[in-house]
Amino acid sequence: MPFDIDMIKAHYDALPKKIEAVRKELGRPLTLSEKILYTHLHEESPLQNYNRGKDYVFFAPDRVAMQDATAQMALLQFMMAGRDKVAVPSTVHCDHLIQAEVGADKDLAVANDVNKEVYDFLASVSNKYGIGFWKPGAGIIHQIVLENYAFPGGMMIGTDSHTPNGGGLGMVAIGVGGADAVDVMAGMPWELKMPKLIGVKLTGKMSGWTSSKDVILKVAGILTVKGGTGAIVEYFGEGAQSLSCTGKGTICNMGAEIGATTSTFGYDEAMSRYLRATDRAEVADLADQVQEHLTGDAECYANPEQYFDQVIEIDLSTLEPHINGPYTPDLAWPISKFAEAVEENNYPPELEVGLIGSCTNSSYEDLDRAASLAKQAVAKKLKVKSEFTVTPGSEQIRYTVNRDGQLKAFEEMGGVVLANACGPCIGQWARHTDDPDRANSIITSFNRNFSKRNDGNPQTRAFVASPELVTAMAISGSMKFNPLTDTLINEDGEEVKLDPPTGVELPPKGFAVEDAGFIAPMKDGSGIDVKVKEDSDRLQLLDPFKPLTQDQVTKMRVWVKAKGKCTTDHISMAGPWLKYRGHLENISNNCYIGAVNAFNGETNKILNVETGEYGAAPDVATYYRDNGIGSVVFGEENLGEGSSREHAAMEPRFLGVHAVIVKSFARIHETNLKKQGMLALTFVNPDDYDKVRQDDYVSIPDFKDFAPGKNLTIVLDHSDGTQDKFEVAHTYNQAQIDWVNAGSALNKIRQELTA
Ligand code: MIC
Ligand code: SF4
Repeated sequence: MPFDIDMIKAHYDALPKKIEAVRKELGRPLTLSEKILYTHLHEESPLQNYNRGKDYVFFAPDRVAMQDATAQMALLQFMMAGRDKVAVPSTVHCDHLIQAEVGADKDLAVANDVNKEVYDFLASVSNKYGIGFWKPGAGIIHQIVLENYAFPGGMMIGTDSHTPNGGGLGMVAIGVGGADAVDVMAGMPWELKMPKLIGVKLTGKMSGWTSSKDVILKVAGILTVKGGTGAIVEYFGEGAQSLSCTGKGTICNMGAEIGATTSTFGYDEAMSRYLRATDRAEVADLADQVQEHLTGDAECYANPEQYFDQVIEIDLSTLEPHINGPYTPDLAWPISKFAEAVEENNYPPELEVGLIGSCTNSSYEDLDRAASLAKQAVAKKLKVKSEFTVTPGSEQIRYTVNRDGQLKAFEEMGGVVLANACGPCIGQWARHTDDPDRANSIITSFNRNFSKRNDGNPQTRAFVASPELVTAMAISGSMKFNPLTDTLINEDGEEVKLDPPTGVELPPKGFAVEDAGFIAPMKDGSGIDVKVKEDSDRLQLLDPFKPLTQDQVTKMRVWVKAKGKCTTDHISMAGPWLKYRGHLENISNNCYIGAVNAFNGETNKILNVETGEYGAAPDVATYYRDNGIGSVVFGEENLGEGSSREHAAMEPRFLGVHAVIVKSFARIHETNLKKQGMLALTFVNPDDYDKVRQDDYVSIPDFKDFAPGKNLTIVLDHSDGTQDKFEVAHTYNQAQIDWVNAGSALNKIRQELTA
């Protein structure tokens, strides 16, 4: 029986009437995104035509998913909200904390041991509050959600930026910070600015080396890491229908890299096949009955310019395989230009490691196609030149590809199969190397490639590509290899060429698994006592934050002025720090250590203006805080790009940062800052960034008049006695200003639930 079938049935039963009402109110044909958004309005937001990109709207998502690295903080907050049970179906997935070193079995055993305290905590909180628990080894959150929970036309939020993966099954699935998850689990309305709509029309049909991944690599090149901000990307057209469901999932998953709120596809045959293959024929049958409501109206797709804010067209028949990177996912190179790019940019020409799998690309189809190349390598007597690893997305996938021989093919070509977890994708990778500082190249089928992300080495150039391409490149060992045109020399000295990959969408013998790894919560968990040890260095109960005062935002110090790219990985690094995700005080020791200091070009070297000495970023902030001095972060474009981790907001809050002032924000990070009761502000004139000096005092004299739509003033008192004054904008509405006034959104919920 599919999970939560009653909820899904009730949604589909009510759908035709709801859509009719929406169509009447808006008076025009509807895109899929609008159908999903408007049929999930919370009762506090009446049905009316909301302005895209302007109006804040309350939604009632159907479900919540959390992964272990973010669930700790989300659940620590939820425990303070004062509810006995979650208000909507919710799940926790243990995937981020498993370190990849030697291979699945050993690595999992180690993880179960070193993370025991955290897993026990997550399991008991889940049990207590009625949350489904997926134990370590079960798989990566987004793959598990696609296999078990996603349903066409549904809306969900997840505490991970790649939650949009669920768009592969026609959902609006949005990545959020833990505090947003708390809203929904506590039964409160969940707020989002009505997204803009980007339509991507896919024509033609892919063949040969091209795969779904190349669609999103191409889109990332067109839109860049900021281009999707505040928008839902809706894919349509005959090309969209020709893609497998999991291929659609890959495209939606990596839409996080262009900053999109989410991405989605209309319900079609491929989704129906996938639902049936994953034991959810009942959901498919129900969806079939309301299929016209689970995709956009034909008029919208026939004249997309009228219904979308921006339209892009991609012809799959001519789309080339791409390799994107390094250091940013939007630096897109078609394979025919890549060798030249390696040459011109001096990328290390040897490919040291190829890594496939992750939540982005670990479907049966992905692994089957990649395995077809592994088999060729063996058959054609090619000795694989690079190291090669495989991370299956779930135990169900692993079990099935083990049964069907794909894993054997990878092992025969010299690959190592890692646990069903994030592993190297999130820096949980004890990489074997003779020199951890050497400049080197790796290619992954993951989605992110920020500096230091996979192995902590800033000299590693990480590129992203489809699993097929990664496999072919690993066989060659060269960054200059183009498998479409080039040949290789085999062990017998013969020249051989790889044939294009082949594979099937779904396992011909069906999926299989012995223990999927799911633990259902008790019916009544009220008797469970959740314990957090006083002296634990992994978990710490939270103390509510205190509201900001006018006094506190007067004469603050410039703590960090970040230069250039500043992602959540720069603000709160993952990898070795993941272990402190449930301990705010300990994890705050990584705060902003990766950001480049605009005053000296170095990382984690900040002048403490009060003492005149340089120190590590967290130490300087702590000094200011403990001496009653508030501090400010300044930054450039798209600050907080990447992850949903709210630690990137909670840590500065904990360290006494009152305002973050930048040229622009990434969506989730901006919301996370607001939720924690801080000031997230943007320069009205971006050049004002240049006015900020290291030893300035920063004040916000009109904070007491903080109001929606009204700019605030920043006063910089320079040490030479001169002053600069400029305006900063903000996007707080009244409810969000109330969070600031309460100290945090959570404080506000608590006030409301206990009122
Ligand atoms: C990521 O891909 O960066 C992560 C790790 O999955 C994060 C979540 C986290 O930091 O815990 C994300 O994308 O939200
Ligand atoms: Fe895990 Fe990587 Fe996917 Fe994030 S992107 S959920 S770290 S596999």
